[in-house]
Parts: sequence; C-alpha cells; structure tokens
Amino acid sequence: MSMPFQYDVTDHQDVQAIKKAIANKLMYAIGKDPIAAQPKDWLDATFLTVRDQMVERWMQTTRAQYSQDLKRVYYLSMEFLIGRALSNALLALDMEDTVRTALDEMGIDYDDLVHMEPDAALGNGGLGRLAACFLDSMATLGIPGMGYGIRYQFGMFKQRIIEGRQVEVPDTWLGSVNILDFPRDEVCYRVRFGGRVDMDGKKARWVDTHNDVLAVAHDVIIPGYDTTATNTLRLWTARSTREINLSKFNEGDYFSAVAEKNLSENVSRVLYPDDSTYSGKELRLRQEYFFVAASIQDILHRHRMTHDTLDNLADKVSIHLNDTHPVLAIPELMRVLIDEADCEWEKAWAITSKVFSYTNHTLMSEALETWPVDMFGHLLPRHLKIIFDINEMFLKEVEEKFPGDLALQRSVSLIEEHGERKVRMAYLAVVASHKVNGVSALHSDLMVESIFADLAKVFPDRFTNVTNGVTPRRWLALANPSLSGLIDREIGQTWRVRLNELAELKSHIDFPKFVQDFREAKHANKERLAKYVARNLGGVINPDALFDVQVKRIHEYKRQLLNVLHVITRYNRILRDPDAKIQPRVVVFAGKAASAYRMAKLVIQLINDIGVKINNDSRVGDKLKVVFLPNYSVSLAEVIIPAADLSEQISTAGTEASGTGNMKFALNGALTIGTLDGANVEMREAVGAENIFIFGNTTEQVNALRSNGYNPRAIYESNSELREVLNQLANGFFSPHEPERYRVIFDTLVNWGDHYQLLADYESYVATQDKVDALYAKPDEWAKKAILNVAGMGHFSSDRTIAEYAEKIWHTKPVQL
Ligand code: 26Q
Repeated sequence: MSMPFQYDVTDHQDVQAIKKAIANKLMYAIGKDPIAAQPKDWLDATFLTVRDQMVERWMQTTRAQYSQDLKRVYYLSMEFLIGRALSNALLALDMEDTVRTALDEMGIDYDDLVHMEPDAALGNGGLGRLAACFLDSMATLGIPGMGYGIRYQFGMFKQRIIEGRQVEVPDTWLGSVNILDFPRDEVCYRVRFGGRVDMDGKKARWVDTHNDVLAVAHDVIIPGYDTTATNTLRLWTARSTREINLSKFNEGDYFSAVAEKNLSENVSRVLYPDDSTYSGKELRLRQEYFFVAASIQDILHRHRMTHDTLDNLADKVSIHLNDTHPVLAIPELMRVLIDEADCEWEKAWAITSKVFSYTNHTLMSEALETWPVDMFGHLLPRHLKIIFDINEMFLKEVEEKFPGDLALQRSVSLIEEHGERKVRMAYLAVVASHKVNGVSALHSDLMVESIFADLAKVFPDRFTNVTNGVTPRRWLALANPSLSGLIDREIGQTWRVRLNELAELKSHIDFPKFVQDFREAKHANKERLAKYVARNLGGVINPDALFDVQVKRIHEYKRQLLNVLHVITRYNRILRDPDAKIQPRVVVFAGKAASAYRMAKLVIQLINDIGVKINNDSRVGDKLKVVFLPNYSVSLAEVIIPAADLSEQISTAGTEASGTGNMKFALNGALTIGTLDGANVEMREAVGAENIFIFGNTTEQVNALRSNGYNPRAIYESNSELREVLNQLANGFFSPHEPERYRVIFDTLVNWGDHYQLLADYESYVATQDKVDALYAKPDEWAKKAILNVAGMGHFSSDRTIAEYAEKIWHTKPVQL
C-alpha cells in the first residue's frame, strides 16, 4: 500500500541515530537540556524513542488487519498484570544492544534506567499475568487480538512489611506517566446506570438512567517478538459527564458538582483485591459493566467501519471472557442487538452465543461470582430482564431435553433461588458461550465433574481444556540472561518462538562442560538475588545454600503454612542435633494477602516472626535462613524465579486451577516439590516423574477424607515432630510478647477441621523434603535433573496455549505482513 504522507523512522539498530533521537526527545518532547536532565527524563526520552519505533509497525499491522478483514479476537479481562514495558519492547524489537550502547555513550547506565520504570500492576496474580502473557503471544503469533480492560488509577497495592505485618500502600503508578500508552480522548462512550425499563408494546427501552459516566480509551502498544505484528491493549478510564456543567457552576453548586464528578469517576479508581471469597460490592459490579459496555460499543463500532451489517458479527468477532468478571458483555450485546439494532431475539441469541467463549479459573464455590438480584436490578434493570429472558429460554430447552426433571432445572437455573435470590454469573457464561475451558487438564476434568456437572449434561460438547502457558520472552530471555545466553550457545536462539526446541537440551546432560556452565548460570542468579536481599533487607544469604522458594498470593489453599510447618521442623531438628550434617537452605517467601483476609495476613506475620527467631539464632548459622521479600510483583518475580533451586507448588490437590509460577520456575531450572494439582500433573508428564518431587494426597484422596471424616487431631497426636511444631505455635514460642498470636492457627489446623488438609500431607511433605536434601548433595545429578526440567517446558509456552485457543475456540488466523 502506498502512503500519502512522508514520514521518517530512525534505523532501529543505528547507535548514532538512536542517540540523536533520544537527545531530540529530551529537548523537544520533555523540554530538558541534557545537562540538567534527571534519570527520569532520560527514561521518558528513551521510552518515546522506542515508542516511535513501534508506531510504524503498529499502523502497518492495523492496516493489514482491516484490509485482510480477518476475524478479530477481543480478550476481555478486568486484569492485565503487564509489569515493565521498556525492556520487553527492546527485546521484541531487538534493540537492547543498540540502546544500551547509545545510552552508555551519553553517560547513562542502561540497567539503572530500565529498573526505574514502575510496574503496570493492573492485576492481582495468576489470572492477570496470564492475560499479559496472552497479549505477548497473540502479537508474536500475529493473531489479530486486542485486550480490553480498565486503566485503574491505583493498581495492585504496594506491600510494606512493618514489624512483621503487611501494610498496604496505594500504588500511584500513573504519577509517572507510562509513555507507551496513547490517550484517545476522541474514543469515548457513554455508559449508563440505573433507571428503569419502559415497555413500549413488545419493545423494551432502558430509560431515566442516572450517574452516567464516559469511558475514555487509552491504547497501550503490544509489540510482538521479532515480527512486525503489533497489537493493542485498550484500557478505559472514567470521565464524568458533568465536566462541562462544572464550568457553569455557581458558588453554591461548586463543591457538590466536584464531589459528584469524583464519585462517578470512582469507577476506574482502584483494582479490587482477590481474596477468593466473593463479596458483592456494588462498585465492583459498576466496574464490570463500565468496561464491558464501553468495549462492546467499541467492538461494534469497529465492525461497522468495514461491514454494513451485524449479521456476520460471529464470523468476524470472537469475544473471550477471562473468568466471569466481564460476563455482563453477554446481556449487553443482547441489549444492543435487540433494543438498538432492532434484531429479533432468536437472531440476537444466535449471534451472541457464537461470539462468546469463557475461561474458568477457579472451582472453589466461595469464589464464584453471584450478584443479589435486587442490587443487580437497581443498577442494570434492562440487563436483569434480559438475563431472566435467557433463563426462561434456557430452562425450556432443559425441559425439552430432560422432561420433568425439575431438580435439574433448579440446579442449572441462572438464578439461585434459596435465600436471597442471586444471579449466577458463571452459569450465564456457560449458557451463552460456544466453548468453555478450564486451564489445566485436571482442572478441566474437575470442572465438569463438580461446579458444572449439571450444565455438562445439558451441553456435553461445550467444555474443553486449554492448559495455561507463560511467555518465554519475559520469563526466560528477559528475566534470565545468564541461562538464556547459555541455551543460545547450545541450541541457537529460536527457542524464544519455538519453545519445544528446548527438548534438544536433553541429550546435552552428557556434556560435563554444559552441566558445569548450567550450574554457574544458576549460581550467578542466586548471587543476584542475594545482592537484592542484602540491599533491601540487609540480611546475608549464602548463594551456596539450597534456595527453596514459594512466591504467590498468600492464600490458605496454597498452603504457605505447610511450608512453614516444614521450616519449623527443620529448625527443631537443628537444635536437637546441632552437630548433624544438614543441607543449608534459604527458604524464600513473597506474596500479598488481600487486605481483608485475616488468616493470610497472619501467615505473613508468622513467616516474619519465625524469620526473626531462626535468622538470629547463632546455633543455626548458615544452615537455615527464612526470608520474606516484601512487595511481590512481576519485576520482583523476574529476579527471584531465576535464582530458585526448589519451587514450592504445594496446594491441596484439586484447589489450584493451574498455576503458572510452577511453569516459570521449571523453565528457569528449578526442581518442583508439589502435589498432584493443577498443571503440576502435566509438568510431571513433561519432565518425567523421576525429575520432580511429588508428594501428598491426590484429589480423590482429599475428597475421600472430606466425605469419610477427616481427623486432624489424630494426626497431631500421633506425630511427635508435628506435635512439637504445632505446640510451639499454640504456646507463643515465636511470639513471646504476644503468646496467643498464633493460637488461631493451631485451632484451625487441629481443632477446626483443617479444611485444606495440611496435617494429612505433612509427613509425606517432610519426607520428600529429605529426599530433596539428599539429591542436592550431589550437585551434578541435581543439575542434570534441573536441565531436564528446562528441556521439558516446551509445552508450557503461552504461544502453544494461544495457538490452541485460536484453533479450537476462536477460529482465527494470523495476519499476513
Ligand atoms: C472477584 C470479584 C470481586 C473481587 C475480586 C475478584 C477476583 C479477582 C481476581 C477473583 C479472582 C481473581 C483472580 C483469580 C486468579 O488469579 N486465578 C488464577 O488463575 C491462574 C490463571 O489461570 C491459575 O493459574 C491459578 O491457578 C488461579 O488461581
């Protein structure tokens, strides 16, 4: 295609040209004399220079997507945990060396600069990070995919640890503008709330809405790796509809006018924390509708630019729901089709149910979203009516398939009827989607056996599995230059886009030089982490010790407490026999607890309390150290994960949908100690059972215990090592100034049923940790198994995951460039 305008792009690998471009940005865009520029100014100037490089590819991609009229995928997610963008962009564009040299010649240290960038932390954990890995893979594969989400003013809170306790601090990331994003003031839609439904004959109209708000777009560029293909993440920010009225204020109205403006803009103010128990907060429902309503308008607007009908919408558009959080997109699309585009119900339903697909990320019933019918009806009366109509149609279908089965109808109804009536969002997602997937083989099986068992009777072909994956660009190439460089020398560089090539490393375990180099790469990463610990916590950790790492959200089902029970057991063993030879260990924890989750916060405090006790006990010395690293984040993960020897994936079997940290660790050469839960099951198949430490009860055994009567107290009484540990918690051994502090933990485990069955797995866990020690004593054997873990991770690239979604669910093809 010929361009009507002349434009000028700097050669991206010409050091002198890049220097000049950065200097120009500093002068003309930032307005700073290089002599006076602060580090932040240099970062911004570099950002702008790199952004220029992406814009051309971006426009080329956009043009090609339109001209090829490809089917588009819209990934709707309340969370995108992107982390830092600059180093990732430089990797994608193969500009790291050029920019490093350019900056160096101007007296600026590249690494210092890159590390100044704050994380975009618009997510809680796994689900949000998965969305970010998917964006990276969609762009890299050339899939015409676009993310839609919310541009929270405050993302995930920052975690401080004060006197051992978590303190939440607001994350003001927008204070330092992220220059990769383009504000699009002109891309702006009205989102309505409240009001009532006016029936005009058969036609429904949603009227008298109030507290309407505008959704304004911000576009984040998502570069693909080593490709022209470049996608967009569009994030919505709320703007008051009252902006204009404000200029007309009179004295008396001013304060209330400003207050109202602030109130309506609250909808994009802050990310809700996931404590995995569902609490129906109205502002959350507002957020969900806000971003979904804007996204649907935008999607339809884009479709209409090149099509004069909505009849072919399902051939050109796939909308994917990242969990139930964006499920309101379903009744919203129905509403627009019926009320605004004058579609018949049947046709609107035919289109809608072909457009949507849905991924489930949890089986725990307390975490499933349900909204009280009353609250829902006040905020979204028209949508509630549509959901009732969908339900009526659906229950008729059930009656036809299973005549007279009223119990089945009650069980699959979109409305939960006992107690306060509630809308079941996950059921709505299943009924309106053409495909529903879980995120690991085990999880997808359990999904149709448990929460969706009855729905699976009605829609047996709807359910499928797509196992999660992670992007090897960020999680190996960027995070672990030592190991990446070594792998490049062994098998070349193309593993970054064909991760299966890592399998070639299997045969290399017979080369002693390679095994040695591998060990040295790991050691270098451990030194890097030790430096981080020294600088940020002041403690000294020994890089020759075994680094045993559990980093993830703090939640009871993930069982950080089981890890703690083992740590205390080790401590007691050291004290009991100070002269025994024992493998030195550093046990590393990091993770945030939802601010209202008492037990999770208490676990953080316990980890810090045992750290104080153990780390300062001269009888222990180097044999055992416990470290809690504050403020776990994508950037911190990039430092911690490459340094791990042992990856803790110890959730109660049947509770962790997939896990993705487990994959990142193995990819970076850690061995896993884990239960047969989530993706651990498939990882065992991929790396070989002899190269992973599996322990504990299986899902079947967990369920059998739960239904046949589980007696944790009997375990407490029969295992003396365990009893000692639990008594120490009960009697204030680790909290002498507040002896009762951890009594509730003792009670939860011993007296109140131990819901996550820690005591049931304790013995097996500790015995397996002993095997870990034994293997670590043979460093070459350990290293070979670690290499086989790296070599086995090919399957767990998010490129493979996205290719499966594209083929099985979205039916979309890559753009040709
Ligand atoms: C819901 C309603 C109100 C407030 C918050 C929430 C909320 C927010 C975030 C509920 C859940 C989440 C996040 C869930 C999550 O991260 N799940 C993880 O998803 C990963 C990707 O599939 C899996 O690997 C993990 O196993 C799963 O726990």
